[in-house]
Amino acid sequence: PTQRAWWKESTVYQIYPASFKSARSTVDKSDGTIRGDIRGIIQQLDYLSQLGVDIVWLSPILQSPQVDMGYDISDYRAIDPLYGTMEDHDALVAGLHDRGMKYVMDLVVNHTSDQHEWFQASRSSKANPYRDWYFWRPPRLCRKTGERQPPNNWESFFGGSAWTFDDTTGEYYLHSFATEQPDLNWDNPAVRDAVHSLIRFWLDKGIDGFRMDVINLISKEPGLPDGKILRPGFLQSGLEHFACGPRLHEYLRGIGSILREYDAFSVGEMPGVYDTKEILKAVGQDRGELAMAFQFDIVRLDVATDMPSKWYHRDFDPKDLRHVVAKWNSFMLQNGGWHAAFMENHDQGRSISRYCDDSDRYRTKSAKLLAAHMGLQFGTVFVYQGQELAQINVPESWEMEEYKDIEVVNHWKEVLEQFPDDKEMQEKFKMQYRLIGRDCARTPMQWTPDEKTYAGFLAHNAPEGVKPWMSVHPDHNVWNAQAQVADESSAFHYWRRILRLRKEYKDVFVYGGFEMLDMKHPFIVAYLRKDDSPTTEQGAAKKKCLVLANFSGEDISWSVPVQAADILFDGSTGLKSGAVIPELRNYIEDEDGGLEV
Ligand code: ISL
Repeated sequence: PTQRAWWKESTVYQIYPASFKSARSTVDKSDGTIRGDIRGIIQQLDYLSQLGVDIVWLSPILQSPQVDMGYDISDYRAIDPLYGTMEDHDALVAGLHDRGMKYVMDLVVNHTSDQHEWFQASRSSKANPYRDWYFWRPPRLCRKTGERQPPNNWESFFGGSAWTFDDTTGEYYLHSFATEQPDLNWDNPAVRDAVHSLIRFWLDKGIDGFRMDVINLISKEPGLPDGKILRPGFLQSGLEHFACGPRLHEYLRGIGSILREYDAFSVGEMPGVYDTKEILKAVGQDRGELAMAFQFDIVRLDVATDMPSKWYHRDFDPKDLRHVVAKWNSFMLQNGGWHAAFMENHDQGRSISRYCDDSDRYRTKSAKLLAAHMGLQFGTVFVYQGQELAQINVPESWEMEEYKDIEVVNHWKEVLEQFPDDKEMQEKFKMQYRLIGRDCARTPMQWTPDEKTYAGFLAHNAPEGVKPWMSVHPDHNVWNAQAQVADESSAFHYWRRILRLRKEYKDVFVYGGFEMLDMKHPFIVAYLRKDDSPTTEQGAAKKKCLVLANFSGEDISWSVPVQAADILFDGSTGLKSGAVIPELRNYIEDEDGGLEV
């Protein structure tokens, strides 16, 4: 049986601080713009409380040169002044705790910034005690030309070789991401000690856990062998040697034992692994490693997996969604693992634009459909800022200057080099950025219809003429939190009710069973959640919930394969009306006593 835990009964809300809300109006000297900050988040704690989330996870706010939006940390114990101060941070944690919510920090320890003092020391000489904290290797020399080449063929997630040559000592260093994000060498016990110590530092300060960035990349295969060249999809060459490497679980147990001391939350991000058994090794309830992990099947539903990069969109097919949801929900439930249910984060296009219809007519319906579909699954539900407001991808009118993300910027450079005169090809890739570029999720939160403050993102007293770091979506005049909080029929309130249902019926939604229905239907994705706990009263009816999503865009007829009395939302069961979501009661009894939707 599933063991009970507070984090299983919680919903997580992810904040991307740069794009949430600004209160301090700190101007980023590098480009004269304003980012969201910690004080801005503090101003919106009641909003989060009203939505009904339990845990708030912040993307990185630690000191960073911001090459990759803070996923390049140069001091793990200092708050980046762009986001505020340690006092602001402590006030945020206290404010959350006062409202019964928890705080989760982004732990980025596969790599540091190249500005981190560890790397500065490491690069300074081959004899420096920090040398072995990173991966340094001499060049390979081309047999024919004698030219210098990287030590192996591993590729960076952001394009090009995963190695950069450093003149200081004439060697290459490894970086799975940007050149400015050198990978830490976890095989060195001093690195592990340093990470353990910073984990304790934050837990001792009272935070409640961590989201661990690319945590399955921390163990590299010794000898760093060449990967199979040109792997399809957006799987980097070499990935088989650095995703889920030989000592991963030993390292995760090291972290897990500290987290258990504090009863802390953990979710690991695990790109490049599509095997449920592989992820179960990290999240099985008897493993002592992580509580749950983000799998990547769910973010590839509309991405061709047999192309050389991620920039090849394919049409979304609800059958693939059904397959992925069934795969992860059922496997984790049956095998004592836990699941992180998500569809959006700061690295993904918005789900309504990708999987549904973001036209005005269908936008709210789409948001509600996805909320019910995702929000009632097995596992811990993650809501990404703006998802509850039905925010959508960047507008078609965006020109390349609007994009800020290093992944898009790097790729666009490659496109211009490869196809300098081919406008058609260039347009094709621009279309991809609009669909699945990471910037799609990074436009500022839309709080109000106000133009002057860029949808309420800037403070009223922000300096004249200064803009947010990223353009605000022009649709904020209609689509904003102020309007949705005031309207009971909005996406916001629908999400709120879904999250409340999870809480009210824990035996169904948190600890209950999961069964995918109708495996063949082209448009309906339907599943059943049910209370599986041992019956105490004889003959007492067990609650069930049928969750039905029609992705067709039209009314269709579908026979419900369960009895009316079994359905949680049937008014006749006498459930409190507060629990009933009107939209979920859209069924009628047919002549045979079955239900038709
Ligand atoms: O977004 C991706 C590709 O388009 C992913 O491959 C992403 O790079 C991968 O999931 C790792 O993401 C995490 O680590 C990165 C950082 O840029 C992302 O924002 C973070 O979520 C490096 O730290």
